[in-house]
Amino acid sequence: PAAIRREDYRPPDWLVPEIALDFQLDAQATRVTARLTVRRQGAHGHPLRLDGGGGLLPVSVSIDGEELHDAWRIDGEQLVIDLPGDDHLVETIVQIAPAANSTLMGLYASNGLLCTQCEAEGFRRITFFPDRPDVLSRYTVRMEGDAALYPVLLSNGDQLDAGELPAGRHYALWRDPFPKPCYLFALVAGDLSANRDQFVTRSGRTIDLGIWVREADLPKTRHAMASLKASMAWDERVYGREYDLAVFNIVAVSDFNFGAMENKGLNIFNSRYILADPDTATDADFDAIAGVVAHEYFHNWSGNRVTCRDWFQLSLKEGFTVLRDQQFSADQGSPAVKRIEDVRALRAAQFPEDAGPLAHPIRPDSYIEISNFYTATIYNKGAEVIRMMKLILGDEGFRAGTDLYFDRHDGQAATCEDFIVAMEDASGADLTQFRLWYTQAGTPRVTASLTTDAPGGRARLRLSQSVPTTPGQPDKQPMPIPLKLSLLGAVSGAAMGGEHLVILDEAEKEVTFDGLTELPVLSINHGFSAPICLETDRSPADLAFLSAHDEDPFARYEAMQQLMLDTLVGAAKGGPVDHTPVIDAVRNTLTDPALDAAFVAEAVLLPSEAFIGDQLDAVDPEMVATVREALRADLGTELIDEWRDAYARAHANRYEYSPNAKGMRRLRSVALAFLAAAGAPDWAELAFAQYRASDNMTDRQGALGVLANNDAPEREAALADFYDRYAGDALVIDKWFTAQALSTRSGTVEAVEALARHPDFTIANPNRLRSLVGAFAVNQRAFHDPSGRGYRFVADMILGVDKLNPQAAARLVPSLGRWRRYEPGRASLMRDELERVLAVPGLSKDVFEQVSKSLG
Ligand code: DPP
Ligand code: ZN
Repeated sequence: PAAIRREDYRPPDWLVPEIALDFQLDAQATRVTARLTVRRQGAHGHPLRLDGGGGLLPVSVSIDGEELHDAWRIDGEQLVIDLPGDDHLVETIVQIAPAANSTLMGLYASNGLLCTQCEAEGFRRITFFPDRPDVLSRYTVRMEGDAALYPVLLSNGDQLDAGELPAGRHYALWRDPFPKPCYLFALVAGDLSANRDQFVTRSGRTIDLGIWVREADLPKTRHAMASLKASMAWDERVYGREYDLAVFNIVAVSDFNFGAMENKGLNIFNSRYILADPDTATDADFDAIAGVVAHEYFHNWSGNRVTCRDWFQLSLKEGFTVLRDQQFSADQGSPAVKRIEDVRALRAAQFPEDAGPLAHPIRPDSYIEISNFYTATIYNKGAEVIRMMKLILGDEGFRAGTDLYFDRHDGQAATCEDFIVAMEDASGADLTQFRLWYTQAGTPRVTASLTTDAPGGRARLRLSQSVPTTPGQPDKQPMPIPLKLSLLGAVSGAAMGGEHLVILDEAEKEVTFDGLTELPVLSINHGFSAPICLETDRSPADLAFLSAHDEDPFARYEAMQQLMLDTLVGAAKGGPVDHTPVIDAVRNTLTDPALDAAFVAEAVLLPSEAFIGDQLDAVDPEMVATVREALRADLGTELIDEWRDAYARAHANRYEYSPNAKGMRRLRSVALAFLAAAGAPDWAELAFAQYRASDNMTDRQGALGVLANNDAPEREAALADFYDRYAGDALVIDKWFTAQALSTRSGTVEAVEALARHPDFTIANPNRLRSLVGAFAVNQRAFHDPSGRGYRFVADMILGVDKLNPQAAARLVPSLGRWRRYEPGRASLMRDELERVLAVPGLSKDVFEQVSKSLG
């Protein structure tokens, strides 16, 4: 398959200002009639090329009302029509089979529903169309189907008409007044009930809101509805963005490749990001629902009103919208804890991507299959890049920039460059060098070293940066790296001279600070002001001091993480082991009455095995696990009274979804895990008691996770009870699979192989696949079992899933693709599995691209 390159972009030859679609809905055979008003753009003699996909063939093709029999041809998957004039009406009829569509792209069936997913290139599986985001059309959609099977018929925009038809059929007609690219088209047909509500916009318009689910799930939609209304108000207040249609609908479906989709006026969601109640969803699930509901809603402006010119610009909408949802969630709860969670996610998903064979800039230069570019780099690093712009421009400059961007590009398909220019024009800033963040892949490495002339005098901060080589990018330029920092007095802990913003924009830079009244300790990258890897020469004592005194909560968390990481990496490299500084720092944090529980729970967690491995040259996962377990056991044992105190303090709270109650629950399960690590004689009893007595899924899942990681009779009892209690609730049974797939106990590979044969397991449902195989592939111990059995299992899954759902299959590749990071034995076993996959004929483009790049 050929690569598509950003520099080859050409504007479309033909535009389609209007499209009328007619669906004769049927799960086995849906007939789609599309009437396209096409207009030649510019002076050229090129034919009209309409994309098709999934083997789409026309039943008939008509031009200006006349059926054509020979004036069209099929070229690859495109329908090519020579047109004499500049304006024509092109009508095609196709027949498609939603029930047979296992790719979950285009029109497909899910639990008796018919629904669509068109981003990025699914619309071409529904009808022939110029499937590219810079062709914007007004849509009129008529749906007709069996009134009993499909009582609800939804599409984008407003419903203009609906009615009964003979033979038990009915129809609905929808019209979306806003021109949109076809990836934002959506249709849903099925037996659904709505949680209905209203929102009054700041200009006084009343919007009808509906969250559509199966009737039995209605009670689980309250949190999503509250989140939607909060998002609508927030976007008015913070970005000045008001909703534009009279209706906003959300539909939850259980078979969905992504988290959710921002189709204009008709968002379609993976049910895991809508359905929640305290008995079945954790605090993390509730938080994720609020974040994703907000994300998709915010796309109405950042994505829909202003869309992307081409898919290389994907981060224009995704990076910006992730930043917006992160800001929203921070405002809803604790900003410090939210920032810690976001950075942890970045380090878990994006840093490894940036350091591996699939590294790409947030604006890529080429792709084979665009579905492979819905990555942590485009989304999360994209958000970090815009967050840095906000820091450099200041809040007012940034808001002026977003206002200008929305005004200037409303109704257009824009580029990342347009966004940057709007920021420059509104603020007067020069972002020339900053554009490197869009073109260079790789996580910059920054070193910082502070030296002091004499107490009470001057300090020099020496900074340097280097951007690692990434595939296709051997030479890198220095980037502008904004570092918020302060110098804390080594005695008082006060920030001398307040907080500074230093922009490191050369390979090396030295900054001096005068008038210091005490010896300084460096506190740097406050709030994770830049997405970098930082190396400092700060001593364990300095880090422990910062972890107790830094005024910036994120820096305080970071100091503890750095102290832990230095200790663990040193041990993994065979150096001397001294756990005392970490134990003392954790004790201080646990017993500091000024800290809230949520922060404490985050701060005392050890860096993940994966993140420790990322600091090593050739990872031996057993070695990493061993040194990490040793520290966990020491922390558990040395601080056993503190953990018992924390556990007891967090014990007595009735369920409530509030930042404080969430923090207590989190700390409780973290403390429980340390009690288990200490081998406290009653750990399993405590865990099982917590499991049984909980009135909420957070506590229950927390206890189940601790039990699943260890061997105790209570383990089997809890897993069996959990399964029986929630049988039939797919989202909760996913948790049952995941708890076992993530287990750190030995025998997990065999257990996971057996679970793959469980009657409830299916590779056809992306949530279920992820719950077992996706979770297993990040389990550093079981996946990397030295036998290579874990690798073989995942490779077999990739091949099996690829026949049904290439996108879901391709997502499993990166775990094997990181083979170069591991010690030689494992590296060659992993590489062998990738080679075995690549040798199979008929691979999808999705899997082919990920595997061949991983081997390249
Ligand atoms: N555009 C979707 C989202 O990220 C993904 N398909 O919201
Ligand atoms: Zn998005």
